[in-house]
Amino acid sequence: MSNKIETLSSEQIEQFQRDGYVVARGLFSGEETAHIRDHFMDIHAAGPVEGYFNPLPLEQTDGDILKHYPRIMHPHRWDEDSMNYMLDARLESCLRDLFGEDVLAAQSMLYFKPPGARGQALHQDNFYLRVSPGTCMAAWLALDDADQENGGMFIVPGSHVTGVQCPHPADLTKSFTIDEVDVPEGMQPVPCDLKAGDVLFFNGSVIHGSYPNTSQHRFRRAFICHYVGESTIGMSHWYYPLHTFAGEPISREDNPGGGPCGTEQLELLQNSFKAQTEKLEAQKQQPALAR
Ligand SMILES: O=C(O)CCC(=O)C(=O)O
Repeated sequence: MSNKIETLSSEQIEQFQRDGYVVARGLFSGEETAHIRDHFMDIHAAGPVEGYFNPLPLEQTDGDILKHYPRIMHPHRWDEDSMNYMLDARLESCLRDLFGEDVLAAQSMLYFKPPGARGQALHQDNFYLRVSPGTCMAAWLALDDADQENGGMFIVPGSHVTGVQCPHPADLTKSFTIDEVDVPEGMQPVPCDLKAGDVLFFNGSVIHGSYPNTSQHRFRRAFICHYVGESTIGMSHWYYPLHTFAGEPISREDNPGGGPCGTEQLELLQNSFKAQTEKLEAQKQQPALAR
């Protein structure tokens, strides 16, 4: 990885403050993204990692390609290369510009999103991370070109100022996650097309998500990390330990419970997930002509 220090322009920082997101074009080279892609395809080929990655053999997926290519959770906890990608100096430099302070890494994930995969319904990351004061920030590194055909990202500009909303159940035929938030009146989701190597930085309270990958042959892989400012006092303990960019593990206070929406909200989402899953399973059992 290159150690060249990148910084964002004042226009980019202003755009981030106004819209809740900004793209750093070509932050990683084509060679680097190809290398990172190959690395995660090798991890997929090597099979399950208990608690973090459980790909099923194709014959057990029941038509859901995401069961064969689920997202990888927290690879930095057991894979040194992922830790290095998450703590890349170029990401640190841009994140420091956007946070205006030193930064701690909280989470890494890898999305394969192969052709036919569902998307992730509109949501706000700080609903899960529960960072206070303030919010978290994502760095979304495109490992393939990502656009509307293969399930690229959508962002609702300016929605970070509306605060965290309580979600309602998502449509599980389009989303692999169970919750969705409404777009605030007068706002619109806009597509955010990226080239491999671009990094989309977004505020943890901005509404964002993605739709299914409708392409025939194009994966939409992304390495996604979440970060918090050094001054964070509390957040959900599921993300501990945090890491400094020198690689030191560090924790803050726990912000427990169901967050601002309460635990009833989580129960509602889980019940809807169960009901929708049972309905989809029942539909699959019916003969094709009866559908
Ligand atoms: O990559 C996607 O499709 C969605 C990712 C996302 O929303 C997130 O990381 O919070």
